Amino acid sequence: MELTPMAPKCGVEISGVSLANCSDAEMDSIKQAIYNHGVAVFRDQEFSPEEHIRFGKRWGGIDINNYFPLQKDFHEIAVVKKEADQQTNIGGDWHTDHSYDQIPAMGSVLVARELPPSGGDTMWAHMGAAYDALPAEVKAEIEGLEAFHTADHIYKADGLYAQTDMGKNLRGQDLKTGAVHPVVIRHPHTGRKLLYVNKAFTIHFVGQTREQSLPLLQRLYDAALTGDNQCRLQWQPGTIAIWDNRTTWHNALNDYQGHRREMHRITLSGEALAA
Ligand SMILES: O=C(O)CCC(=O)C(=O)O
Ligand SMILES: [Fe+2]
Repeated sequence: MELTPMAPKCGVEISGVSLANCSDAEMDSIKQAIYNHGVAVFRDQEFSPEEHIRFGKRWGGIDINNYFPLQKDFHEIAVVKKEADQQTNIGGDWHTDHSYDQIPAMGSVLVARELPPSGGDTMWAHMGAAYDALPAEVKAEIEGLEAFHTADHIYKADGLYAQTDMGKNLRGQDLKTGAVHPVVIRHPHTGRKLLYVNKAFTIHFVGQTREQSLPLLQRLYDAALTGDNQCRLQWQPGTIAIWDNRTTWHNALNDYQGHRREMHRITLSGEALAA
């Protein structure tokens, strides 16, 4: 197995391994690489739906997504797709998945099934590098703070997606979500400090109103995307990306209007988060 960084502080491309048939030792190295670099990219993979599911179970468990359409014969697989005549995509702004859950999913295994002729790249940003780069006074200000996260404003019957042409594809409009997490978490496996707020799902700091929280939240969001903590993936047939939701944010670029894109996603179970 060979590891090549995608960018100085985020992402790694791993070659010389078949994900469907990797050994236990390779699986352990892949996990460590993803926990550290935030996302790993694998090229030219043969990965049937059965192999996708087997890999997710082998990693440590699958969370069934509550909102995205599910693959007809394989309910463990969520379909992240945009039709040629749709305008809105899924995940088309910076976010981290599942921060609104009490025990947020560890990450995802995303497989490219149908790609537009060009565009449709995905970007990640490393939240360990983002935390490290914060000014000392901001680090002091957020030390010990907690924040409330929910997805209801996005997925509910009159939420953000319902107001777009993606609304009809989604499930789970009646669900109620909400969770409190530390603003700075320690990665459950590496121990690294990570900035854990995101503008899609974080609503306010505990003990403060939304209005009181917004100025500092906005400063953190801006700081999280400056510097050299991002990487960008240009998908090809056979490309698989596995990312860590704690270590990274991601953003699915919506620059392929008029073309179809379909990705298959397995969501990997996570663990409780702590400061
Ligand atoms: O389509 C992509 O590249 C990623 C979409 C997304 O945000 C997700 O699957 O969580
Ligand atoms: Fe996402």
